[in-house]
Amino acid sequence: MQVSLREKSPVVHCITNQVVANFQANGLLAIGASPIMGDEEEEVSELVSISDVLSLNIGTLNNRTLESMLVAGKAANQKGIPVVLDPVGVGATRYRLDAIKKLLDVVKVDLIRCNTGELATLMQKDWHAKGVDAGEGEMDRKEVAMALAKQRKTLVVVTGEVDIVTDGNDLKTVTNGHISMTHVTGTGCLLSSVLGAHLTLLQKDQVRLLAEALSEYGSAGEEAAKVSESAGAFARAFLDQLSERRWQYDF
Ligand code: ATP
Ligand code: TZP
Ligand code: MG
Ligand code: MG
Repeated sequence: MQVSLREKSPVVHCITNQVVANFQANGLLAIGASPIMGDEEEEVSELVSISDVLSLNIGTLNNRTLESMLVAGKAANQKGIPVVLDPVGVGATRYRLDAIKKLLDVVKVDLIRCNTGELATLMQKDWHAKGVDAGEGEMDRKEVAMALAKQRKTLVVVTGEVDIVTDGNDLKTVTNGHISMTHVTGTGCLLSSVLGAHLTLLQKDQVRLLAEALSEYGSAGEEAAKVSESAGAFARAFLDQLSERRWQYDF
């Protein structure tokens, strides 16, 4: 069986941060998905009703958007569509950590996509986080990612030089990617919603599906870096790469 993101063209409802909203929408369009951003509490349930996946990102969270995420998350659970959570900078403040705990308690999340520092915070490991960036520390990323997946009964993707995807039992690693991806903001946030879009394609084999999507995304970064490693030109070449790929898989 062949599955194609461009053919499915899922509607992706994003409640995301003010930094990356435009990049995230353009990146989703580039892979053939149909993004819609909206965080007003009064309309999020209606937005979920017309969407195929909900993508939550706490990058510039406030009390108003947190309420909207809780309402949207519950509506998505009721409808039975996948929910992705990107805990941006969860180690930076108490506010973010409390918000993530609340979101994970109230909403059934299908995928947590984070960097290594965010994983460490979620699992109470000793780590020197650096704002929204991964930071430094010593930890067995694979073991901790599997423990989080088991604890929250969710898929977990942890990115970095090597990406990890696990459902708590099965685990795959992906080595594609380029350091330039960390020099422009939003490649992680966009990736979270790109993976969310992929979850609309298949109910089973999702670890393999996400590994293939990660490999494709990372190799888009590698090819873009051949055009330029300067931030502006790289970001543009990266979007071009996303739009030139098929996002089609054999299962
Ligand atoms: P951060 O906040 O630390 O920038 P993030 O949430 O933006 O994290 P990243 O871990 O940077 O997310 O992942 C975004 C993309 O960049 C992924 O496709 C990942 O594979 C790639 N990537 C991250 N770090 C590297 C690296 N050192 N070498 C190659 N690719 C990388
Ligand atoms: N500050 C709050 S959200 C954000 C910044 C810089 C964007 C983070 O994007 P990413 O994809 O995690 O690098
Ligand atoms: Mg980043
Ligand atoms: Mg991030």
